[in-house]
Amino acid sequence: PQSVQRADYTPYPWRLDQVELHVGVHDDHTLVQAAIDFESVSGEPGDIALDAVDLEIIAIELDGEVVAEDRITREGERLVIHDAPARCRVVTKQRIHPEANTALEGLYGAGRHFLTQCEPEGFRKIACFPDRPDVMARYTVTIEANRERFPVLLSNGNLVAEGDAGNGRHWCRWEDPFPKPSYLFALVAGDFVFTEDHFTTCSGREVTLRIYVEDGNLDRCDYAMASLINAMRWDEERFGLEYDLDIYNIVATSEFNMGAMENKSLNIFNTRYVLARPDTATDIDYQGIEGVIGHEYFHNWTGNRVTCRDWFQLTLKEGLTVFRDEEFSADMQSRAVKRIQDIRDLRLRQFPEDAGPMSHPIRPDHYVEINNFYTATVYQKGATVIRMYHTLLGEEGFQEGMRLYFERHDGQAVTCDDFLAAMADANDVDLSAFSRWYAQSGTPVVTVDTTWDAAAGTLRVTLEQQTPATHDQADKQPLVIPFAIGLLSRAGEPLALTVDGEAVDGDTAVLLLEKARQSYEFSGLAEAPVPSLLRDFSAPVKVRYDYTEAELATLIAHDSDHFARWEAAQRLAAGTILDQVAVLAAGGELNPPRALDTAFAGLLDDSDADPALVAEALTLPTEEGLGEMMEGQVDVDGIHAARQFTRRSLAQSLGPRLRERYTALDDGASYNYGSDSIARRSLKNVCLSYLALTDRGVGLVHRQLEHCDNMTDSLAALRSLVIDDLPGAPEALADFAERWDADALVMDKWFVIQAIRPGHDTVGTVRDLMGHPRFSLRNPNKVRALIGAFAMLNPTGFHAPDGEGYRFLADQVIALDRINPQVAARLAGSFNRWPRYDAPRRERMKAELARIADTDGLSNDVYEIVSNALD
Ligand code: BAL
Ligand code: ZN
Repeated sequence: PQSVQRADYTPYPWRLDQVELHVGVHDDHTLVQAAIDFESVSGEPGDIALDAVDLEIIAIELDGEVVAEDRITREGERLVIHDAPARCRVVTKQRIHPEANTALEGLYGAGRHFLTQCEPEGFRKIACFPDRPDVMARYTVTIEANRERFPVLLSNGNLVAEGDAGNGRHWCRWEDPFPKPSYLFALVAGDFVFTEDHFTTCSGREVTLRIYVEDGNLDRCDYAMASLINAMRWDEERFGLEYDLDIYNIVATSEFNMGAMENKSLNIFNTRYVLARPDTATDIDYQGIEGVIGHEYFHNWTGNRVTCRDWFQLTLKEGLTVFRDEEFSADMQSRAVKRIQDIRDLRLRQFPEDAGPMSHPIRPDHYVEINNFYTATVYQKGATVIRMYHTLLGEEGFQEGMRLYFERHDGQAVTCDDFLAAMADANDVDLSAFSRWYAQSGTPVVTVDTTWDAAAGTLRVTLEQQTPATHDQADKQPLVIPFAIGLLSRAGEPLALTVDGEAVDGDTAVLLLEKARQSYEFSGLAEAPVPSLLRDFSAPVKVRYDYTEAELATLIAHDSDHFARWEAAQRLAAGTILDQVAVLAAGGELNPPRALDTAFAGLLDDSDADPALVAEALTLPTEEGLGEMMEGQVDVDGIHAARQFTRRSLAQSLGPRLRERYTALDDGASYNYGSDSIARRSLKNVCLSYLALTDRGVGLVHRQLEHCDNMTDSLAALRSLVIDDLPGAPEALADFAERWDADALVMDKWFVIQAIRPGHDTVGTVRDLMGHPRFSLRNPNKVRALIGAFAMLNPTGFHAPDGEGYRFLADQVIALDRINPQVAARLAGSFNRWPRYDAPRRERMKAELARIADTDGLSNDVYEIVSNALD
């Protein structure tokens, strides 16, 4: 397969004005007629190149005449009409088979319904079209289908006409007044019910909001609707951005490759990010709904009104929109907890990506299959880069930049450089050095060195940055790194800061590290302070600093920066566990984790602290996270043993405190979804996860499982039973399945819990569960729940020494590639970190990668992942 290069971009030589689509849906095929008005940009006649994939082309007409065969070339995915006049109308008629489309890209059948996913390149599977984001047009769409089977017919924009088509069929016509690229096109034909609400925009526009779901799910839409209204209000208040149409539709489907899609005025959502009821959805599910509903809504400006020139610019809309949804959730809920969750997610998913064979800058330079670049790097690291603009320019400066960006580019398809230029020009600053964040991949390491001068009362802080070479780039340059730092006294008091002679407002200084190495002098200090580093995770970097346990204890107990406080607890916990891994490897005796014990006791005693933050701090780093932190080879089984030992030791020594807090938090109040309640539940369930490891705690777990009124508590209890192999786990799993058998989203949780149970034998359970009636390889949610969770969240299971986990995954990648290449490619990425393991595991993983690579008819999606991994 050919790789596409960012440097090869050329503008499309035609302008499009109007597109008229007629889509006739039938049981065993769909007929699509596309009428497109072309105008040559140069004013000269020329060839019209169109994208066309899996289309049975019935006719091509140019200005009303059938185009002769010899004026058309069709090669691979490209169709060219030669010598077209400078202004012309092209009409194509094609037959497609959504009912047989298992890749869930283009128009596809999902259960009883038909719906679309066009980003990034799905439209070319619907009609011959210049399927690229810089070609925009106004769409009028007529859908015709059987009335009884498909009572709901939707597309973008406004419903302008509808009628009876005879023979039990009906039609609807939708018109979208906004020019848009084809990736934002959407169509739905299905049997849905809807819930409706309204929002009045700041200028008085009345917007009708509808959420379409399958019958029986209307009682699970309230939170999604409330989140949508909150998002619309928030975007007006924080960004001054108002909605621009009279209607906003959301359709929920259980068969979707992604989380959701921001099609203009017709979002299509994975049910996972819409449906929630306290007894079926956890607090984390609710948070996910708020975030994704916000994300898709925010795309209306950052993505739809201003879109990407080409797919290399994906972070232009995704990084920015993730930043916006993170800020929305932070403003709605606990900002501190949201930041910690986002940072943990970035480090768990993006740092390994940067260190692996798919490393790429947030603006990649080449790809084989663009679907493989909807990554944590483009999204989450991209959002962190946007956050750095915000840190450097402040909220006002950032919003000035946003205003200029929209003033210049509303209605256009632009580049990351255009965004940077708007930020720079609006603030009259030079951001040319900052632009390297778009071009350079890899995770910089900032090494911090401090020198205390007692006589002068100064602390010299030296920051040195170095970005290790990555798979895609050998040479790295220094980046512009805003490095936030605070100082605490030994007793934990925040200290006033004077940096290089200048007093700083507040207790945090943002040092600007632009060179490979820079020093800063903090003065006016009475004692050697404790540095609080990279506050609020001010840049996507790793920090090296040799903290003493006493310093970490001070930060854990007192740091006013929530991230830094949590980070200190994580550092202490990770250091403790990794030390134990080394002891185990050397055949030594494990020691109780005394410093961690004292620090955690302090956290549990801190009744003033937000329980949600305490919960985060008491949560040990995951086995995957610890593996990434390990120097040298990842010791899968050593990490598991050391972490389990640490959990058990903490559970024993902190037992009375854990029980006391658990009991106080388990107040019997009925479920409500408010920040305080979420926080209480999160700490209660962290306490339970430790207590489950004590003799008396197992009873508590069963009691909670039996008596709770919500999925958060129920799942926490079930998880403890299964993960720690506690008495009653099989029965509890069976009861759960019996109760929730008909509920697809809840059954996903049931699959996940079993897939992540640690142990070399879990692969057998997972193989068995593939035969469960509720499992289907065709449903991406099921694949992610069972196979994805096993491969990504179960190190001892996936990396079982006999290689069964690897063989299983390779089998599934090969089988799934014939059904859904996008999802297969995601699974294949689980082999990416093979060089980090011992020789037998490495060889086994490589053999499985080679087996996948040798499979006939491999998709570009999977080919790109495995060939990079083997390279
Ligand atoms: N644009 C693809 C789905 C999302 O990022 O919203
Ligand atoms: Zn997005």
